[in-house]
Amino acid sequence: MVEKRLEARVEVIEARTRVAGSPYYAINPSGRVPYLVRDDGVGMEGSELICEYLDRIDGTPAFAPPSGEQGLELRRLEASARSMMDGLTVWGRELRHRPEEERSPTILEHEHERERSRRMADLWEKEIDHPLMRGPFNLAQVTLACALLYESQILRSPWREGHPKLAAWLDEMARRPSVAATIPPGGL
Ligand SMILES: N[C@@H](CCC(=O)N[C@@H](CS)C(=O)NCC(=O)O)C(=O)O
Repeated sequence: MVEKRLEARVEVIEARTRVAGSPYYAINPSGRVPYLVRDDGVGMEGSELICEYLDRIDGTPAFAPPSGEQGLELRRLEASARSMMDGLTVWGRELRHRPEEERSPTILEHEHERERSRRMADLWEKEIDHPLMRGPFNLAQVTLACALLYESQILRSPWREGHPKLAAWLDEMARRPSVAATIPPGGL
């Protein structure tokens, strides 16, 4: 939204998820966010689709993946960043929403996710030099920045240790006005 300067056209409403009887379920039965209700009343779910819709709304898409090999490369990187983010939100859910005694005693989910996130940080420490991660702003970069910020701010994970290139990349990314404007309170 900020990248495309659509703040005045899109109303942001906080939804209550994972709560029995939330009024949000009448809007989006899946109960997941993000969800965008278009001007014609039709709703759409999922960050990838919503980003593409908002990107096209002014007729000059800035984030459309290039065609051919480069497009596949970009989607490969984005899928990897999204996979990291999906694991982190499972970890965050375990930590933030479940009372201690309800946490899975055998498969300590957050240990599993912590290990996954370590492997993913190792992978990204190498992959971050990919030209598409250093070139013009794209959705692979957005998704990775969201994942790393979530890991720092919500999970308070020490992922920066041993990943200096990734840490420097995120610091650079956080200087971009749209990223800076949407960092939740609490800093980097
Ligand atoms: N891949 C989806 C992920 C959506 C997703 O998992 N959203 C979570 C955010 S934590 C959610 O709404 N969870 C609520 C629930 O599980 O009921 C996307 O990028 O939009």
